[in-house]
Amino acid sequence: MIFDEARIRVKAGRGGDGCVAFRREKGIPFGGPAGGNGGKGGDVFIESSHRLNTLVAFQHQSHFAAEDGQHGQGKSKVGRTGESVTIQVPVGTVVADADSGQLLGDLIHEGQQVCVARGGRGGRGNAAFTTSTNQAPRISERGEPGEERWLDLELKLIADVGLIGMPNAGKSSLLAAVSAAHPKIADYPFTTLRPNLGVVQLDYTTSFVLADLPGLIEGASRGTGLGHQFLRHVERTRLLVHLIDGLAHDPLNSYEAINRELAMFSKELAAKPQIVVFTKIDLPVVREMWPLVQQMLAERDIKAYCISAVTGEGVQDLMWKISQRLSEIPEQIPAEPQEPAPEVDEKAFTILRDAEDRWHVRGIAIERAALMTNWDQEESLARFQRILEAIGITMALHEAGVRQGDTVFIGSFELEWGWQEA
Ligand SMILES: Nc1nc2c(ncn2[C@@H]2O[C@H](COP(=O)(O)OP(=O)(O)OP(=O)(O)O)[C@@H](O)[C@H]2O)c(=O)[nH]1
Ligand SMILES: [Mg+2]
Repeated sequence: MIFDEARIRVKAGRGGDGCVAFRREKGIPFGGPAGGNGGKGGDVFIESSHRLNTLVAFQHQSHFAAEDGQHGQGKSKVGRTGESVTIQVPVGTVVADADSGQLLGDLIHEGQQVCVARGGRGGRGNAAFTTSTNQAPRISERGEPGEERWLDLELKLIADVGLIGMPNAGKSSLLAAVSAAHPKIADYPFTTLRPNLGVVQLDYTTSFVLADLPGLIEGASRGTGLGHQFLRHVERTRLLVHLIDGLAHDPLNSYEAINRELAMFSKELAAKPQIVVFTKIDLPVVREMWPLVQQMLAERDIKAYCISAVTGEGVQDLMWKISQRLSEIPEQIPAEPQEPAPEVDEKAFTILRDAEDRWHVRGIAIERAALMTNWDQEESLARFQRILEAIGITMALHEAGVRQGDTVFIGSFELEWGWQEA
């Protein structure tokens, strides 16, 4: 099971309905309109927190809904705003719309928030419809539905440095030697199944986060082995430490194979700065090999280091070298959330006639107006009719040949044409 990905459903609250009411006071037989507006529906937010480190909780709960706004009341009382819901995710979570793929948030700092579903507006009460010509409107709006959508959450590690290399190269051993992390270490490939993080504290003011990753092999970029699904984590590190197994049969070849996989996975990955390290230098056969390996790398203009995670040889020097290189590389900047696709003209609409001679009108503004209309109020029907006219739908339907008594769908609302003249 993969715990660093989750798909969830979020639903914001519906706006409360507006209210039709009139003031009733002693001695005043017909008071003015006093129907309050509905309250706004609650929003859904996603917030990053250091207290979490996986998305596993979403295996159990994947649906989240904010509270609806309350309906408006008499005496011009506005309905209460619905409670918002804040969903906590680990720092490092990337949030995207599941259908469009639009990036909504890249939460790389503690307490970062992104609104993922906006609550609906409250409907207006009749007090809001008072005009000089209509002092006693019997009209109110229904609340607007809240936004709802599917989201893809993806947890990407936030480490400054990523340890990469073939299986068995000694990545976990190095992490264990320099941090308080306890990764599993064993003499067989693919011991590490999931990335491990450790903090390397060099002195009071110098520290960085090191990630130990599952081993990469030839074909990793095409999905062979385990490394592939973790390569995208590496995309977020600022520096790669490339470990070459001291016991490798052909160290240069394995070094180049890993680089080829990185390049095939992504250009950015291949362009990341690397520090090259030869491991297990405590073993005599490895020490024998080292001058040759060092020379071959030097011929390619690569300065390599050698270490032993067992004896600690070269390890502190390497950590300081890493820290120095990090100070030269700018801090990671979170990806900018993408703007939604350029807003289409809300008043635009389409008219379709189906095989049964029924008419289908689609459009953002008109469908929203339909959802907010109280069909049992005559004045609301009249207002809806005016909206149809103002947007140009009435004219367009007539031109298309609509006849009295035809069925017209506005979104999912079914109307009988001519109802407004009845
Ligand atoms: N002698 C010696 N053995 C080492 C050293 N570093 C690691 N090893 C051994 O090499 C084997 C593999 O070490 P790991 O740290 O698990 O290697 P890894 O790169 O994390 O391997 P995967 O998780 O499978 O990719 C283990 O048996 C370690 O004990 C070292 O510096 N010297
Ligand atoms: Mg390991």
